[in-house]
Amino acid sequence: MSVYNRLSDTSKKKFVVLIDPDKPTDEQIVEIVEKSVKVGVDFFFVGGSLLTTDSLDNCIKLIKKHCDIPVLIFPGNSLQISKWCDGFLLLSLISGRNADMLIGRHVISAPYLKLYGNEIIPTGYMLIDGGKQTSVSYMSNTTPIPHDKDDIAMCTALAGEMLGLKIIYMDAGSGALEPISADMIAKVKKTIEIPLIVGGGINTPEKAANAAKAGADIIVVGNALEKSIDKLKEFADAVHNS
Ligand code: 1GP
Repeated sequence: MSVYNRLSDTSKKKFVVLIDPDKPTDEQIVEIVEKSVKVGVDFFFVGGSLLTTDSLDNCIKLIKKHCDIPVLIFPGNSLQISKWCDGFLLLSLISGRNADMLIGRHVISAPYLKLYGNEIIPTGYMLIDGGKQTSVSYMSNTTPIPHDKDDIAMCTALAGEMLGLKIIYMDAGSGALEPISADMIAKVKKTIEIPLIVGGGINTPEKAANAAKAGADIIVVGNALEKSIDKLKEFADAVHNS
């Protein structure tokens, strides 16, 4: 089954652990993976706004050595490419108006992605204001959609779908003070037919459940699990039981 088919199986909510390959040691990665297998994590996303080491390949290979959970690259820039991943979120930053993030970086990456034969997931990536400036907003030189402007989010997601993008990822940014509101998630979900990923600032199992119940098909948690892996099962159960 292709990674996209697994992502778009909406019969069950999906839980994603985001790993910034710069941060954990090899031992910590193995611990995260072993625990993730036990609690039924559906996917790993690997990437970061700014990587300062060449840890990406090693991180992906290590994950894949210890489990069958699909590993997708969630790239912070066009250097984050690997032949070892199972899928690649080719992000078009449709909430912004920086042409480089809409098509420019993709031109640079495309021949390498083709060479590596990665499964490409064309992704409409939308930054939503989460109460503080995030690394993604700064690094991409784009302004997020205001937290309460549900109509802008709906129309942006719809335009992304009409352009042929296969999945929408609404992100308040890593460590956001406020996750994306349930209202915005619900309205965007009703507007589009493609799967909806939601992440950013989901730092409790309750917030994960709220996002899933509001309509997110796939929930991403990074920061909270970097701080402590102890609540991994609670997060996974919160998503899967929603
Ligand atoms: C950020 O959506 C991800 O791009 C995850 O955010 O690190 O806040 O969980 P957190």
